[in-house]
Order: sequence, then C-alpha cells, then structure tokens
Amino acid sequence: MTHLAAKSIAGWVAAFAAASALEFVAIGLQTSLAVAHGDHVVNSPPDCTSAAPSKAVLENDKQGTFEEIKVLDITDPDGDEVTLEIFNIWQDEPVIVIEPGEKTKKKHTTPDGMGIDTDTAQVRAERDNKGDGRVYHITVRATDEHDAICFAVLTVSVPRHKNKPAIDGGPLYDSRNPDPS
Ligand SMILES: [Ca+2]
Ligand SMILES: [Ca+2]
Repeated sequence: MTHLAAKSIAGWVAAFAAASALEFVAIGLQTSLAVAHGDHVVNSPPDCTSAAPSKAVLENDKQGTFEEIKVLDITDPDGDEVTLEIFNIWQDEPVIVIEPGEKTKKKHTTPDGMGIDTDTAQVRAERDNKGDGRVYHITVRATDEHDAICFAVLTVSVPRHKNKPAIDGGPLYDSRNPDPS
C-alpha cells in the first residue's frame, strides 16, 4: 500500500467515523419501529446507487468562482418524497489559508466547499497550479418520508490540463476547514 493510499483511507475514515455509526443505529431503530407498529408494508430507504452530480468536471477558473453542484438520480422504491442534504465536502488538495498579517499573492482561501445541510453543494472551480488536478468528494444524505436514509459520495473534479482527467488522491482535506482535527 502506498503512503498516498494510506492517507486516503485515513481521510475517508475521518470523514465518516463520527456520524455513520449513529446513522446505522438510526436505520435499525426505524425498521424496528415500523414492525412494532404493525405496518403491513415495509418501507424501503431511498436508493443512492445511481446518484450523480449535475456537473462532474469543472474547468479551472482563475477567479476561483464557486460552482453549484446539484444531486441527481436519487429515487425511492416506494415513491416517497426524498430530502437531500449535503453532509460533508472533502478534497484531495490542501485548502489555502492566509494567516493574519501574512504577505502573499494567494487569492482563493478557505472555504473551498459550501452548502452543508442544504440540497446543493458549492465548490470552487480551481486546482493547485502544480498538482495533478483537484477532486472533491461530496457526501449526500437522502431521507425519505419515513426517515429511512441512504448516503452517496459524488466526485467532482477540476483537471489541471484539458483532456487529462484529474488524479484522485482521496478525501484528505475538509473543504470547509484546513484542519478538521
Ligand atoms: Ca421509502
Ligand atoms: Ca489530485
């Protein structure tokens, strides 16, 4: 396993560790409650398997403009209305931070991602000028009318070169904060 792969897994674990255990307990409770109430129809959670971002590849913008990313193709097997919430946004390039009083030509600073708890993510259309392209990992939580949930992770990239896909180093940095620890 390469050093990079190890960091990638560590970032992934950090991104999910706090919430996922509670969420899975919640799914179990919902299922138990449905049975306890004698429901004849068992509710199925939303289906996140085909989830996709409205834009998967962004062109680098020298102004560091935020692009809106909507969440597509999450459905519910029962036809329930599904509520979408951006759960977290991570990226494989460090978030630039300018310390107070620092003299620099850096322009596009934290955050690089916004829209947590809303149905639309916003990420900066920028990448490191010396990197191999930036990849954002946007986690979405979908909830149906009976509080059953599914999670999807959407990737949105900003390649460094046209016709050359960005290389994904994994969800290493919280796009909202340079030091989430
Ligand atoms: Ca359902
Ligand atoms: Ca990269």
